[in-house]
Amino acid sequence: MGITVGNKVVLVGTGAVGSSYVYALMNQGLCDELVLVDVNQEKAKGDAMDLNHGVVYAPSTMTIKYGSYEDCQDAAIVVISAGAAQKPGETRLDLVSKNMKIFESIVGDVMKSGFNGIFLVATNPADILAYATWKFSGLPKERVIGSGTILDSARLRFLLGKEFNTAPTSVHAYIIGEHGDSQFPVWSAANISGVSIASRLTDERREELAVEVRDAAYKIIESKGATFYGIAMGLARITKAILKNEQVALPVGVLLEGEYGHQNVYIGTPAVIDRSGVKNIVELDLDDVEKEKFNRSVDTLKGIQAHYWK
Ligand code: 6V0
Repeated sequence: MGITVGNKVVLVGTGAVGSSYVYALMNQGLCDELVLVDVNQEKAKGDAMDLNHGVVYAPSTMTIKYGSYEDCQDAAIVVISAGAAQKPGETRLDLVSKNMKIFESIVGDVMKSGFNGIFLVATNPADILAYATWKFSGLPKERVIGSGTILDSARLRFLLGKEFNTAPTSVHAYIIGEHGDSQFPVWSAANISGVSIASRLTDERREELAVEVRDAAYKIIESKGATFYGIAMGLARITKAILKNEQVALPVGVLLEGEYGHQNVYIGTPAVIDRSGVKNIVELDLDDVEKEKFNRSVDTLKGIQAHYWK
């Protein structure tokens, strides 16, 4: 059976990230049909009503409703931003275990509907949960995409745009690796209109920028409790690339099968995205220092994975 056609999107988890994402979808007129699913059905219901009152001012009309997992049957994309938040005293691994259980149940219910589209996973730890979604769903790896370093790369491009008084769209730079503390910028490939960025920044400045990107989430959480607009735009960008068959390279979470000398791990790297999901992975030419950092990031992720899959 071929992949589901059409442009129906189902969002699972209409919290801060999920509701910001669907608001972005609506504003960009990216789909004709949108369904919101949440364990808190009242929240999904309220969001659907509220969003419907904006449709008249959106670029194109669309149907928005709250629903259930059965709605995934003919969905082109199921986006998951559902999950538990870290409680005081809880370790990161406790949180992983909790979200892993939630994902086993969500992905199982989505697949029971007959879903045959593409998963897009945003819940943290995003790389681990993308891997879990791939495992639980049994779908080909091309059809399970993690948000990877889409947000981290956007943060870097924003900062470099400011640094060089240039629009971030003209800054070509990637953060790759774990969506977490072991991520890093690929300075060897970073450029503005083909002009290398690395040679125009001191080592100290490059390190400052890398740290600013890495720690951005902590700063935002300190200020307002959560981060959601940036990731929402990133998820909308990936959604657009899929639904419009764009063949555009975006930094997302993908399963490595030999790329960068690694396999059996979901991690952030540029990949070409089209209507089939991940068309191909773009393997960057890393220098020796970057290779070392990438290996460390893989080790970090595999260390967590090892708790769940032998
Ligand atoms: P939130 O506002 O608490 O929303 C979570 C939503 O999930 C709530 O509406 C819950 O009711 C719902 N939910 C919980 N359990 C279930 C379940 N079993 N089935 C269905 N729905 C459920 O969290 P927020 O929206 O702020 O964050 C969501 C996730 O995104 C978290 O894991 C964040 O860490 C993660 N982020 C990921 C980013 C990325 O770059 N990938 C960036 C920011 C946040």
